[in-house]
Amino acid sequence: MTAPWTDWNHILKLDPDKELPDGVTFGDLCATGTDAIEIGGTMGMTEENMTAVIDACAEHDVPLYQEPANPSVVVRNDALEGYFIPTVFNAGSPFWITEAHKEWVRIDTVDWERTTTEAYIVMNPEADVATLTEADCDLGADDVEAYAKVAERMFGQEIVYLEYSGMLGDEEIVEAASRGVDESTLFYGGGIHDYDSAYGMAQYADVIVVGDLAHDEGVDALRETVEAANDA
Ligand code: 1GP
Repeated sequence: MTAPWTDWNHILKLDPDKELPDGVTFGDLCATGTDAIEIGGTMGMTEENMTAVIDACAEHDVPLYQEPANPSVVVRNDALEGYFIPTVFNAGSPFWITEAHKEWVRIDTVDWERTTTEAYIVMNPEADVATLTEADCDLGADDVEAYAKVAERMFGQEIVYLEYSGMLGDEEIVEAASRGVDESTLFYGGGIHDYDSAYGMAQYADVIVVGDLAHDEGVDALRETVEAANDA
């Protein structure tokens, strides 16, 4: 069976620790044409706030995935299609490469059928995820291409996630990441704020991930990014 994300162009990432703009509902966001919703964030995750977002989105017809930042916030919920588990390939701390995962599998019964790992390459040194994981963000295009290749060829990662969270990335770097993957699906996330920025990244990434825009601007801006992802 082909993995669903091989058909996607656009993901909306909702951060349970952030509000929606006034007057915007989860239903409005789900109706923008995004291919999937990923629920997760780096800071302030709790089972309660994750569950509130899952419940609010569950009645709408968009596949829902949880991306737990750490093992203690994995939510069991039948409304979820699956779990995306990050492993940060350029983390300075091994905790975020395999140690958090080791703790998780021994304290919890993992739903393997619905679990997929994402090979993160973290690029914005100012982002919470970079600070937390002590990521080495000082990477050139050749480094990124090589990490993407390692993720796919040596570690069998189905998803490589180039993460610029909070800032728009460099198209040359996204292109380099796309050269590094052959079979894996390349996700790009960070700083997408309008049609053009979405189109620029979607030229090279298989799937673009849009986060803050939904929390800061709302539905119309998000819909533009969906259109760009589908046009690219
Ligand atoms: C964050 O990649 C996502 O994990 C999206 O980034 O919030 O900057 O859109 P933004």
